[in-house]
Parts: sequence; C-alpha cells; structure tokens
Amino acid sequence: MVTWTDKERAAIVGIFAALDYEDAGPKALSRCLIVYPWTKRYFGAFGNLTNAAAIIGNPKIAAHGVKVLHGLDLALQHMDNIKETYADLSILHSETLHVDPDNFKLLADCLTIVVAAKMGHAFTPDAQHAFQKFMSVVVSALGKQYC
Ligand code: HEG
Repeated sequence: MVTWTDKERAAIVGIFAALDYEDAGPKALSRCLIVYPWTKRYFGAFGNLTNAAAIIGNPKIAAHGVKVLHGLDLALQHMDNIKETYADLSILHSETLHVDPDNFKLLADCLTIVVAAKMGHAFTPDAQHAFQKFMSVVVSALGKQYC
C-alpha cells in the first residue's frame, strides 16, 4: 500500500498543474522513441519514424504524447487507488497492445527529464523524489495485469 505525505501530494499536484501537456507529452514520447528505438515497434501505424526529426515532427506521435499525459491525470485523481484505477489500461497494454512492461519505466524516465528541463532549479530533490515516486507507482500499476 502506497502512502503519500502532504508534501509529496502537494509537490505532485503542483508539478502537473504547471505542466503544459501539449508541449511535455510530445517531448516525452518522442524522446522515448529516439533514445530507446525499439519502442518504435508499437507505433508502426503512426507513419514516418525513421529519424529523430521525423519522430519529433510526427503529428500522430505528438497527439499520442498528449493522450499519455492525460492518462496520468487518472492516477493524479486517484492517488490512493492507482492500481485499481489502471487495471483496464494495464489489460489494454498487455493483452491488446502487447507492450513490454519494461517500456513504462523508460517513458517515465523520459518524462522526468522533460519535467526537469522545464522546471530547472524548481525541480528540487524533494520535487524529484515525489515525481519519481508517483511515476514508479504508475509504472507498477500499468504492469500489474501482466501475467
Ligand atoms: Mg500507452 C494507448 C497511457 C506507456 C504504447 N496509452 C494508450 C492510451 C493511454 C495510454 C491513455 C489510450 C488508451 C485507449 O485508447 O483507451 N501509455 C499510457 C501511460 C503510459 C503509457 C499513462 C506510461 C506512463 N504506451 C506506453 C508505452 C508504450 C505505449 C511505454 C510503448 C512503448 N499506448 C501505446 C500504444 C497505444 C497506447 C501503441 C495505442 C495507440 C493507438 O493505436 O492509438
């Protein structure tokens, strides 16, 4: 059972409130596909992903990056119940999309880097702790229905 301190909750809510989803979502997902090219295999129907410029300029990838961030809203709204909240999304990634669950961590790390770059000095060690704790609970919940 995950517990959150008031400071952790405030830090996580504050980070997401300040986040521009339209900017950070595409940046995080495109970074994931560029840094870890094997993750491109799930986006075969998304058009041109042949190089970094193509990935960054791909509108379907950008739209999906925004969708993923809105997917995180669900966890944000149910911080005490993330595992159950993500049960359906976990089944979708496992049984329908066949996404290797190791990839959730890779995308979470890319998002952390994007958030750090945007927040600069405001991304204090305490803020990083809270954000990465939140993302690791998300990653774990998304991987829960794999068996
Ligand atoms: Mg996933 C669909 C969220 C990681 C590949 N992802 C989706 C959807 C959401 C979502 C909300 C739409 C579900 C629906 O249509 O009902 N994804 C989500 C989160 C995270 C994540 C929150 C982790 C932080 N996804 C992830 C990773 C990959 C991946 C790491 C592959 C490397 N997702 C993926 C694909 C689809 C979704 C291929 C279907 C895209 C489509 O065909 O439109």
